[in-house]
Amino acid sequence: MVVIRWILGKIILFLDTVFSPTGIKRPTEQQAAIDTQTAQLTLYQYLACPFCVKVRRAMKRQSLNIETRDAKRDSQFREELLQGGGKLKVPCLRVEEDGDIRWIYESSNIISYLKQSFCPDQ
Ligand SMILES: N[C@@H](CCC(=O)N[C@@H](CS)C(=O)NCC(=O)O)C(=O)O
Repeated sequence: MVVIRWILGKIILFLDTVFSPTGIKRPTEQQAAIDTQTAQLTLYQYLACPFCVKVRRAMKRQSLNIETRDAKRDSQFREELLQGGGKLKVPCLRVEEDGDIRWIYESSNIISYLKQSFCPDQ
């Protein structure tokens, strides 16, 4: 089972690399403003998790520069997710807004949040 999961993970990463989406192009100032906003976001994820790949691809399509933290390989990030979000499940987006911190689970909810916040016209 571990071997099958490892092979599937490699296939997912390979396909993700080969069919990497193209990011939208924004005027420099607009992108800089969005970069400032996305600096408040952090994606807790696993590298080869298909749901995380789905979110990372949406980020790439929308040219959103969001820090990613690997909660499988880094025990500190795992602990942050567990303590902050309440459960060890990825992907999870940490959102800091006016001093408040929200933890958004579920890939579809994360993608909807990103779309609504940064690309409402698409
Ligand atoms: N419905 C969820 C599924 C997320 C999910 O199942 N994530 C797995 C990794 S692929 C997970 O976090 N499992 C718990 C664990 O590995 O500890 C979504 O779309 O985000």
